[in-house]
Amino acid sequence: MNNPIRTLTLLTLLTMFCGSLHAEETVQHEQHQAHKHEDNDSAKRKHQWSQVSESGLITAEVFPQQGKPVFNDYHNWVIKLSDAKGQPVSDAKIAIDGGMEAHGHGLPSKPVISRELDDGEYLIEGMLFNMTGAWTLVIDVLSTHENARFTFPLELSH
Ligand SMILES: [Cu+2]
Repeated sequence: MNNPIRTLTLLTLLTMFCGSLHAEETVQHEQHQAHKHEDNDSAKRKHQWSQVSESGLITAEVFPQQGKPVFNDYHNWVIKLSDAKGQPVSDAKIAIDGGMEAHGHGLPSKPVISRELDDGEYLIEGMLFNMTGAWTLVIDVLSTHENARFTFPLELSH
């Protein structure tokens, strides 16, 4: 026999189920949008330096992971490598050096590349700046594309 209450309960459950499915889709969609939004922002990051290698084969971009440099504390930076077609350059070996030429001192820390965060994006850990001003960041890249040295003049301020 058909029980109307049972049918109603089933309908309610079905509606709730579909509702939650839909909610999940919406969340995923929003996350996707947020990610896209972030990507768009990377083009207009305030503290970001970009340089093309002498041969033009690789472009390197460096920026503080949190969006701006920190002073007198260890923090992370990111280096992003792409080839002439804009494709990520993965599995590169990267070394970092630098300092302040005007003051005749090097970097106060020994930053290292700890891992590749995403294709062609590498995490630089242990960056430290003990003063604002004109810093130079020298980055050596060994990759399948080429071995290149990038010298970034960074004018750092709060
Ligand atoms: Cu200095």
